[in-house]
Amino acid sequence: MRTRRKFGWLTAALLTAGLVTGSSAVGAATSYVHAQGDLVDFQLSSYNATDGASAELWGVASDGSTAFRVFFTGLDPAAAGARFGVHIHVGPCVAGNGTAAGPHYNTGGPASTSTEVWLDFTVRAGGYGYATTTVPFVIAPGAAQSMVIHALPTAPGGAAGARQACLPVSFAVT
Ligand SMILES: [Cu+2]
Repeated sequence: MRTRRKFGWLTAALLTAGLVTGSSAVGAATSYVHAQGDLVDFQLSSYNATDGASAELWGVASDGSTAFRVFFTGLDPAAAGARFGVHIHVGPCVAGNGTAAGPHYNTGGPASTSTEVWLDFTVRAGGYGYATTTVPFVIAPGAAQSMVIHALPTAPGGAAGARQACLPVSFAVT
């Protein structure tokens, strides 16, 4: 009984935290996002290190900022050491059509790690990779639909080379 009551407290605290986020200045913005699956290939006729890979992404919003974590598996181990640019984009993942993912999600300022979600990662021996970032904003439901993996690291200004692959991400009210 005692343990149950403690658990009840924890649940109540978590729910309260969620409500606080939901009723803050960011309004109806999502408080939590999770996406997992095989990457959608943008370059169907050519091979790259993301072919056959998968990813799992988490984003947790709190007090107007969002902490993102992403983990990649199934990357080509032969590409170990390569670094790829990754961003949240506004459009959907469409196989063979990187353009459909549209531009980066951007809060309105010059492209940077504080106006966009950048999750560049390095391919590790064994074919995995990971990245984290915390941004000073919360993405509203429906305002972004994808995480795009590029062929090059993100340069100042946001360019990162060809679009290689994509993970569908549903920013929805939770
Ligand atoms: Cu991008």
